[in-house]
Amino acid sequence: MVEGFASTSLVGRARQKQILDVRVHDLRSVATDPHKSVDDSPFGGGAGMVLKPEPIFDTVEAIDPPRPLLYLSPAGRRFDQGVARELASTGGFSLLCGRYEGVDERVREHLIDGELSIGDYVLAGGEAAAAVVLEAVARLVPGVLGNQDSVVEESFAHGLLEYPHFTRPAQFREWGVPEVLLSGDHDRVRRWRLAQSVARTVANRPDLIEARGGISAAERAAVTEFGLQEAVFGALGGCD
Ligand code: JCQ
Repeated sequence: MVEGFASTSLVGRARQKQILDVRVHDLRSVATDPHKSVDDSPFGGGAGMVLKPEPIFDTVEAIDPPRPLLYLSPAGRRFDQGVARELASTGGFSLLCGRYEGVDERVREHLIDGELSIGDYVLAGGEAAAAVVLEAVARLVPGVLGNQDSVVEESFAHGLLEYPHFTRPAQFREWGVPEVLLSGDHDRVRRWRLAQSVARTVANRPDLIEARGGISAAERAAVTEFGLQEAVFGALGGCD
């Protein structure tokens, strides 16, 4: 699953161009028993299986992977754009995918350097999470994106979500495009986009508004100019 992902699309092209060095290792390939077991039942009883320490230690010691070695699990530090930037500017890093109920605790204590979560839900294994981390980091590495796709981080740079985008045709079925975008008034377009970003962030991610320390005077003015005060200040529950 991870090799397939890493051979495709953005990450696959960057590997072919030798901009990225991505290596995938299968824990089962070092398992010695006929069934190539990598898991066993938990000491103390209970449901599910635990990843055994030997195949993980043997794999890591055989390949001496780039550090930090980060374990993907729902119990990790939250992966976000800031963590992606950090990882993109380190010399390299490695990801360990858990599955079943997770890894034997001695792997956590004596082998891994950190633990990352891509969100508050439980996957069957860390592979899809590794794909998420790989792509988010890869696109920040210089040369990975083509000239066409610039590094878009607006949503996170200003602490606001992206504004709505429209392209041709100006009329699609019964739906038009906001007239301001066709007006040619670039400063008014900028203020409309700002007001839309603020309204969208208030509606969908009020935690981001809190984290950036509220809404500025210029943002407030833009919200009012485009009649979004109800959406923005109504929903904020009277905070300034
Ligand atoms: C990663 N957010 C969710 C790894 C244990 C107990 O279930 C486990 C699941 C995994 C797979 O990773 C995730 C995940 N970030 O589910 C260990």
